[in-house]
Amino acid sequence: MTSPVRIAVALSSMKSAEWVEPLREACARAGVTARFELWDGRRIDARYAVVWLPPAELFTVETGLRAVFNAGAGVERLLAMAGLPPGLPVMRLVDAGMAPKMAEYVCFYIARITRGLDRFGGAPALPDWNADRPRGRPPTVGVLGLGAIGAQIAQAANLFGYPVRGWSRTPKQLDGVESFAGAAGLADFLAGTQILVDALPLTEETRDLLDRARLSQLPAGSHLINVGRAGTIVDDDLLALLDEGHLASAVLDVFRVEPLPPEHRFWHHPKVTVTPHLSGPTPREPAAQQIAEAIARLERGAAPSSLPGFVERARGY
Ligand code: NDP
Ligand code: OXD
Repeated sequence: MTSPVRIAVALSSMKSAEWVEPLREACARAGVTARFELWDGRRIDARYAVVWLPPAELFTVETGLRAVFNAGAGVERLLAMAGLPPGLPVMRLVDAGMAPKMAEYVCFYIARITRGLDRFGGAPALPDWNADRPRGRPPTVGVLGLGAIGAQIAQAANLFGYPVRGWSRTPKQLDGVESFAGAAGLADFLAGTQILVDALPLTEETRDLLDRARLSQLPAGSHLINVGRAGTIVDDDLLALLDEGHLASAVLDVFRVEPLPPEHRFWHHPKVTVTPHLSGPTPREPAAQQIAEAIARLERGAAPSSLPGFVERARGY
């Protein structure tokens, strides 16, 4: 009998223990006999690790790792860990059920913005039965990042009748989505966007991308929804443009410091909606299934770079 593959689980803030059974079952379905252990700092000779913001010692203690699985899509903090061995393959989740939830979140806020749904807050106010209905051309939604998540957001918004454009590093062909690409395409993309949705990863190239100059390229009265990473937007520039009235509102799900400190202006700004990084929770079963299938393929000798979710570390996503 072959001995089980040892897999360390270190999922800070995600209730590690609740992942063990779905991971074990998914591995069994994928034909891998695995032993998952909640990593407590002692060496377990792990071959793989499933992590979310793991302790830094994981990588100095578990020196036999063949790959590390990030239980989320964004890898910027994992890649920034000093102890992460340079040659260790990093895998991330691709959609795994996050994308439809994020599309739902974004479309909810788009509807709130475009249909003025905040006017109908419930008792004690009586609704104005003759309140304006939008009957003109809907505003254009522009999605930054057309990856696993941005593409689904873009297509969902299009399904609800919005003209949609998207911006990515490389050009895309997506039904109902006008594609803009690269640094050269950004100004045109922004100039025609009225509701900007940020679904970008945080990388060297996207850090501070949306500063005062770029946000000012949006038409006056535009709205922003950020579900990607806060570091792609310069907070003070965003606040200034909201205060000056160039931007009409911002819905923010991600922040440079999380939890968002109580004194931060975002909490109290009348044009800002803050949600606590919940637009795309990682659903355990589909995530476990994706990780297990990748482990099964690695165990059969596949190269990590041939698998979906392989992170190109030099690129940052
Ligand atoms: P992907 O890697 O699938 O997609 C990233 C997209 O961004 C790609 O379209 C890519 O372009 C584009 N991109 C990257 N760099 C640039 C650049 N310099 N210029 C233009 N476009 C660029 O990621 P996902 O869609 O899976 O996830 C996106 C992000 O969403 C995550 O990194 C994470 O930060 C965030 N997220 C937030 C969650 C939440 O709860 N708020 C939950 C899950 C994810 P190209 O296609 O050409 O490579
Ligand atoms: C992710 C996230 O990157 O939850 O998966 O932000």
